[in-house]
Amino acid sequence: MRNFDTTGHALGTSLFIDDLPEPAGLLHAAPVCSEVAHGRLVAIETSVARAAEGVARVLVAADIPGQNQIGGIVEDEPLLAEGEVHFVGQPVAAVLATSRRAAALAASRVAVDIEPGEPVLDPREAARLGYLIAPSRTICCGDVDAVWEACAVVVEGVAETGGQEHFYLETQGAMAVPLERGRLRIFSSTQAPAAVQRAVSRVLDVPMNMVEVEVARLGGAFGGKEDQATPWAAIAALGARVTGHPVKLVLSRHDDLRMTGKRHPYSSDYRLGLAADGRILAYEVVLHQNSGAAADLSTAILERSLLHATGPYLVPNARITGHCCRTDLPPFTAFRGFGGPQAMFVIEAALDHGARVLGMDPWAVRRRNLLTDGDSLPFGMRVERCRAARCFDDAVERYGFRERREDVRRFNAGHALVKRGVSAVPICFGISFTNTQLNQAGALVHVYTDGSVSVNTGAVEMGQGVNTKLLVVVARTLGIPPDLVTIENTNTSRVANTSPTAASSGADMNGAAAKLACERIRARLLGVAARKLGAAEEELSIQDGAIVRGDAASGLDWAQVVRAAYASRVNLSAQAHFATPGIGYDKIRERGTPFSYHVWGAAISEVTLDCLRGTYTFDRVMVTHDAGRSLDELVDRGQVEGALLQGIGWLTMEEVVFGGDGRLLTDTLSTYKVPDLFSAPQVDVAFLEDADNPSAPLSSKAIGEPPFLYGIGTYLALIDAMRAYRPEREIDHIAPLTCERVLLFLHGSK
Ligand code: LUZ
Ligand code: MOS
Repeated sequence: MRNFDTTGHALGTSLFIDDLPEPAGLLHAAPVCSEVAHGRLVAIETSVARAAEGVARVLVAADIPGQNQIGGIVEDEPLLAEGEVHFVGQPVAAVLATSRRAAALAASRVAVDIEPGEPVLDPREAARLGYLIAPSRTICCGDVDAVWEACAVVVEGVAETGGQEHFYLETQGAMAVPLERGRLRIFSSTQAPAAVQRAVSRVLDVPMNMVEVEVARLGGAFGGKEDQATPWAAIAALGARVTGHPVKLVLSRHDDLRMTGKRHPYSSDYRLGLAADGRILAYEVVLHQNSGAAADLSTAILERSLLHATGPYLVPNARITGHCCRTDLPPFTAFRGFGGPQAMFVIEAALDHGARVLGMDPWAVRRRNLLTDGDSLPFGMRVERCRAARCFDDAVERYGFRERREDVRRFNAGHALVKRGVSAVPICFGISFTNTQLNQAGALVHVYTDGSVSVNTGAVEMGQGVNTKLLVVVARTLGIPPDLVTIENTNTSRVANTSPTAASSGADMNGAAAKLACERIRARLLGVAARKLGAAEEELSIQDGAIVRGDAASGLDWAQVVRAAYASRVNLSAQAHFATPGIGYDKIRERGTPFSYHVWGAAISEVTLDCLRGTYTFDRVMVTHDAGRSLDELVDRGQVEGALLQGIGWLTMEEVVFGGDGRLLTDTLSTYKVPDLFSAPQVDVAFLEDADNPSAPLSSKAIGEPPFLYGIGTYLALIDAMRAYRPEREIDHIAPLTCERVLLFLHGSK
């Protein structure tokens, strides 16, 4: 996959936080954390650590000049623990020393005295005890209670999905450098530079204009650096503030695994009513989100779950309830899909269950219930440009789903101990931050007198290719070759008040802002060219770096018109702001149009199961995906493949396990298995044709999160294979389907 950074990554010249040149006097910070999941903080004994070699200072809550508070949505998260601790790994103190090793050694000598209490780890128990992060929410449509009677079948059950470790290759980290007049420059591996700036300003009690945050790129994030990059930057900033030295804090992999939050585990109750022909008549679901010890983004994540609870299906009668359950675990956080996958897993589990009881093929039940134009989602949003059926039918035809199903049946009839499974599953994902105010972006574009162009936006490059897409948008809008354009590091002093690069919206919104800025510059340049050529502006355009009049060359090129503009004192820079139009949501009524549009797709998945060992291979996943008019097909394909594999990991081999004491047991790669090249299926991706999209730049579509949902298809293919071995046994939809769980199903006696 080629993107803006490919060459630098291959040569090793791309800089991540830990590669930045170290300024003179740099101190290294190492965190000290709670080893207890729930308790009262009695004392922090720092004298031994302070006396250790190389140690400059030990930071505790009392050193914070401003507020000891980094909660973005709910103010319930101290930077350094005070009074109580609520998870194993919660930061309690930080050691500053002249080397990383000295800091880490001294950190292990800080004695934290905690009077332990009884931790609550289970979300349902937390809900029973009333430990909720925020009031629970319910979205209703139709009248569920009135239709159960009329259903041919009603099925009920529990569906669960586990946590998931982000496993970004670059661990969390930041470096804070004191500048003149008490200003601070912070280099942070964050998706949300403005959130880091805001939190640091609050913790240090300095105005935001004293804090500059710069981001070159991240070595992966996946949502794990939307909120949870902030504490490390704030600790580094605090250290820089109290010592006057630059301070760097980069988490070791082990600390990162233990101290940071993961995807939210969900435990849900569903009830689904189907008509005899497979139509969904009613769906009721209660989602128990395990939120962890602090709100973090949990309420927003639950909101996205509620808004995706019916997936790409028309559900005329629904009652969708969600609880954010507070437990004594590291605060669970954003992770690709942001609660959408957790909720969509439940309706797929319910449909699988319902189809089985009804005796219908599950793929036929899915096809029957797909949304179409004009349908309403349970919260009243009308679906437009719906491509659910187009994607589904394209995938079924293109990849010969019916024949594959027959092949699998024949194979299974002839094999006792090896079974194959196949599934066809549609997906949809709403694009826009559900928190409407976040749907804005800014750009600042400069054209220099030699014709080269530099672009600043709020977008953060994290390997997803947003800079490549910005390059395409800018080059096409200005009508110049891409090699004249460069994308600058993201910096809060150049583009302010930016939203996190998240919600799959980075290229959409920052691209739209960059496009607006480029259009302004282009209009000014065409004005200059028109005067120079004695032509009307409307006749002129810029193509491939030349001014074109009608269809003919004008003799004037890009660099000449730029120089002429400068000579006549025309502004060669433009700032622009973009706000997504037409969206809004009323949380009281639970009605509105939270999304600008939806992304659609469908996947056919095939799996082979070894029924003696419980091991499985994902053979092939075949996707038809609605990418709009892709800005870069290689980047989009990379996102589909990566998201799919991450989705497969989530539902099969990645199992986050906490002990009864709230300690993470899967805290190394020997106990936590992420998919590797050998777990990857063959992946075919076809992008839907004639798929325009007026809501994103140059008719493109958001790509980051939606394909994560294809993992549900592979899960269902595995279920299909398991059922072929033991058809009479009912399946509980509890993910991840590790080999152990598969074996217990195949051979267990329950
Ligand atoms: N972050 C956020 C997100 O703050 N709000 C969202 O709606 C969202 N959706 C997906 C991923 N990150
Ligand atoms: Mo995200 S889950 O930070 O888009």
